[in-house]
Amino acid sequence: MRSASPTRRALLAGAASLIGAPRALAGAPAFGPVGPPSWVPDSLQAAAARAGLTYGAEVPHYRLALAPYRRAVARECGMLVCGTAMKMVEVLPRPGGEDFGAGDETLRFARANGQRMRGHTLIWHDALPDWVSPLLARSSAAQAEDFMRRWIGAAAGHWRGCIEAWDVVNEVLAIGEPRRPDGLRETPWLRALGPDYIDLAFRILREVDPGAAGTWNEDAVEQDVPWMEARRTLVLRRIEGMLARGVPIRRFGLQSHLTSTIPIDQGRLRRFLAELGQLGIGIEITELDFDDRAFPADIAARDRGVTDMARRFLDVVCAEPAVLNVVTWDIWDPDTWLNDHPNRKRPDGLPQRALPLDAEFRRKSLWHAFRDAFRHAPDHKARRDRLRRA
Ligand code: 9MR
Repeated sequence: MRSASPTRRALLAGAASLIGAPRALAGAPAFGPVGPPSWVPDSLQAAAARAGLTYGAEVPHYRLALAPYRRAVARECGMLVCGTAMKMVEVLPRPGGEDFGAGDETLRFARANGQRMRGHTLIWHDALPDWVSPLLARSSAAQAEDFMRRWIGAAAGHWRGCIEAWDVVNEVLAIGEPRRPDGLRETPWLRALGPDYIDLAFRILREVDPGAAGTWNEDAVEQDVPWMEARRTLVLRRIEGMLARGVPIRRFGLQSHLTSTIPIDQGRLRRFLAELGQLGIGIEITELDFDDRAFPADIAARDRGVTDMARRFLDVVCAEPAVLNVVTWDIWDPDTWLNDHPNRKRPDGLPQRALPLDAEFRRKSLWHAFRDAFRHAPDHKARRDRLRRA
């Protein structure tokens, strides 16, 4: 464990009123030893690993209480990410009241199973505790920066050394007609700090946990529709700018909540991934699922539509050497957020078939599409291993 520098000590001391008292950082051993890999030889993770990829899933903390769920996640995944347990709304519910419990438990589970973890998410406009937006609204830029430092210091500091990649910023681009020329979403962070809040967040993570890859996680950049193409251009231009300014961004995350209402153009997707790769950063698929609302109710027909989309997407993704991780947003159908979202749920009310395992934890045709895509992926292991460590 490193001792805190004077600046860091001062920051932590200043944090006492809002983000809890300074204390010794827990350090990795507090989260238990890293156990042997829990995944089985015919798992998605085993198939992914031979090409240097990692397969993982989002897990809601409360699901770890369900034995068949625990077994499925242990058997299939080499990486986990918390659905909400590491978000500010859960970690800082009240000023001065930190709660790392659910994140700690998920991390302990992952470590015991030899699985790695992503951190999700540090700076987002959503999942802010009630008291934070008003606080940012009345803060000067210096105060807002101080708050950002304390928050990233608290969360990324607490789990320092245990997280492969942190989603430093999440969904920073506006959806719909952007009101700003830079395409940024108007958020409490942007209003308090201006557009430089993004660079700042990456620099802070680098100070707090230099071992975690700083990732920009973004949605709606995968499919073939002009407004997503415009977002791809915004992403590339912004990352070029960040790199030119020396911002320590190491990865870009495509959330990949794919929808059956929009086609996938493999050529455009391939070009986007290649252009990201040429910038020297890693790529992650961070929240993959398949919204089947445009497909018929009949389960066999629906699954054919979903697996076809998956194949088209994964063939391109797995061929790009800069892609490191493929993470689905949960692993079994009953949990998908798509059933609860007003714009995503099926008009016929049927539950979506969005994920690799069905309600009985059986492997669906979608699972097989993942496994086949991983099996046929070109072996970029050496390059991927290098990029993962970069
Ligand atoms: O699936 C998550 C849901 O349980 C939470 O209530 C919600 C707000 O914290 O976030 C959902 O996950 C989102 C993710 O954090 C960012 N991209 C979109 C995901 C689905 O809404």
